[in-house]
Amino acid sequence: MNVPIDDRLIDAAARLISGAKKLAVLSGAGISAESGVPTFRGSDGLWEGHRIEEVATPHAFRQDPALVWRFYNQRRANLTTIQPNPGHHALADLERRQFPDGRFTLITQNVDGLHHAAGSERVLELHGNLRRTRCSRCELVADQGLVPLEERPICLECGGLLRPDIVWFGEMLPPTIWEQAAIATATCDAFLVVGTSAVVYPAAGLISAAKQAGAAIIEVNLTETEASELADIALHGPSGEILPQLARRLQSSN
Ligand code: BV8
Ligand code: ZN
Repeated sequence: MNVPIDDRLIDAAARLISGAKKLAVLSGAGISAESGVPTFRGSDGLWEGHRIEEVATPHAFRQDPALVWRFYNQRRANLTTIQPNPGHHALADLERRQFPDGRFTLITQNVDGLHHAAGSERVLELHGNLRRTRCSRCELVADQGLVPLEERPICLECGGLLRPDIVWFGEMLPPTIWEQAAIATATCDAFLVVGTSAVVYPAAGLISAAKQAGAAIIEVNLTETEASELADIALHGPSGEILPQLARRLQSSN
């Protein structure tokens, strides 16, 4: 049982957020952990004995596309039985009730689509989405839902080999999405960091960018992270418990 989070810290975080005109959120794998999605470094970063950093790369896909598709098909299949948790819903509430009219931006490193499923609208998926494929020849992007794909799925347009529409290690992030994330970070007054170990760049760099832009930094995580020294307030505990408490405190202070 987690130690209940100190109420005064929740109050202080709620005050910082309620005083903000614009809120930006950076989420990582930790926000989906309570939905049953394994985190990256929690499962000591391994999948079937492979380091994730070795499977989620263009080199691995060139070498053995079937292995990489097994990795992604397994994660796609997992998602068919997974729902957003109260942490995802609390962020969707925050956007709807506290920060309507585009004053809220949710920047996620996650590829599980759970923020959309919870009703969040302004979501920037920095690293892509497990539902989508992209043709490695004609670049056609398609939403495949979560149906199982063959180990070498072929583009219906050009016959090229389809790849997951995911940003792999060593690949650039989608420029327009990155641009929007950088703008939201530079113009927010409060920046909420949820469930990320803050070791993957350039996403993790957004936290110091928000700090430099003068935003108040609030971190929600089970533990200390690389970003904790930048946080004005660190709330330690499960995001599925803390975020709903925070959202309730903000609603009651309205
Ligand atoms: C690029 C898609 C260049 C894949 C992902 C050496 C030093 C620094 C950087 C580098 C380096 N060597 C290489 C790099 C760059 C590299 C990088 O940062 N590597 C890291 C590992 C060191 N970055 C890249 O390669 C990026 N591209 O740099 O391109 C370039 C530039 C120009 C032109 C061409 C090329 C691309 C990075 C994107 C990689 N793709 N995802 C897939 O998903 O299959 S990243 C992957 O890690 C996921 O997206 C994941 O979201 C992300 C980050 O991990 P986290 O989300 O933080 O998850 P993690 O498990 O680490 O942490 C979970 C946290 O939650 C923990 O803190 C835990 O305490 C907490 N938690 C757990 N449960 C809960 C909780 N908190 C609250 N409540 C809970 N219940
Ligand atoms: Zn094609």
